[in-house]
Amino acid sequence: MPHSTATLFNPVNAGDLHLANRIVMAPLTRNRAPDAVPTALMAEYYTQRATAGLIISEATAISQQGQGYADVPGLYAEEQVEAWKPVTKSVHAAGGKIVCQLWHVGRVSHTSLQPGGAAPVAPSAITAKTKTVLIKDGVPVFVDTSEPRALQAYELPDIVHAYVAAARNAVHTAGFDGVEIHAANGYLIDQFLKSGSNQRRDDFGGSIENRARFLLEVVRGVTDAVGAGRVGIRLSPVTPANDAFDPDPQPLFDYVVRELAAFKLAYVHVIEGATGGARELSDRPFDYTGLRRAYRAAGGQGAWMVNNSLNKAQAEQAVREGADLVAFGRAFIANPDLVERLRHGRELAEGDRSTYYGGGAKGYTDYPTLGKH
Ligand code: 8OZ
Repeated sequence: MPHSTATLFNPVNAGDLHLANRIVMAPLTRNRAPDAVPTALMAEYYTQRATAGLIISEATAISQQGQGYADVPGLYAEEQVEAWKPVTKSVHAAGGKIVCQLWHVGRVSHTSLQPGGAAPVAPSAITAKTKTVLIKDGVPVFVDTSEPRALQAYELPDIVHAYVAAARNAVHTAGFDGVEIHAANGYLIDQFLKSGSNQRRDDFGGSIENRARFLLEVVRGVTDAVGAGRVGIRLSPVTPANDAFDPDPQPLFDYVVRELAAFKLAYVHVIEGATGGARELSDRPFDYTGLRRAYRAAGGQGAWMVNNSLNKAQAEQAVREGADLVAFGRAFIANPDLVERLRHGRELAEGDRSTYYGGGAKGYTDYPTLGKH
């Protein structure tokens, strides 16, 4: 096992991204972008957290069809792209780096959010046993996802193009340092990867190679458009989030990372275990060290980012054992100065769950920093 003397607080490069430390703010959906347009409050929120080595934005829809929740931001309409500019500018002025997480939810959506009230799209017409969040009178309401329709193969290039256009908007116009392709948590790309949601009989279903084809076409398009050194990808091999399931994830994800190795990505971001939950799942074993080895053995040189409910000691151990970056999600909600708190071993505040999704400044920008000591 590689043994590194690096600490969480050392600078590190991830492709073309030069990061001040190894602590990453994980993407967090907060549902505070009415009509999918980012706000000044979001700029304040991200800027408060700019001491993270890297901020990954909340998941951001690449198209209206890719939208699955109320009040999540987009990056496809001019008004949205313009509204991201003050966010990235303010984070940069505070010395931070921020990439945009590019998101198509696939079947995890509701007809009320889709263009023309249409059915959400998916690899196969299999409804996800999960909920989405709509907001009624300012209050989040959890509702069942709608039955999706299976995409025709001829529709896929347009979706790849929507990822590419959003990546260009992010990097060339909105001022992001890069993008993260959201291929995790049971959304569209993960739906193609896993056989629980992909029963296709064409070139995009069946074998591992076929199920990974859509992901690799997105990666090819996005890296060609903005440069691989500004592109990361998020994977969640075994998460049950949003009804994701594959009976044999190890060879699937070993194949995916071996194929990703050739792209010279900035980073590979892996959710270990159940998203926001248990790191070990007895019914879904997975060898994450083996996954990283498969990537490195295939020549992959991107930064290896690990995530999921790590405390400081576990994060330090992960870095000693070869992780280059550690992403913290929920801890960043109530601890805008998480980097300083970890550095000085200070106590971490608990976030208020009732304000995770939707609302305004309360439970969003009103968490204090500890100040000097
Ligand atoms: C929580 C609520 C809604 C969406 C993910 C984008 O899990 C999400 C998400 C998380 O990746």
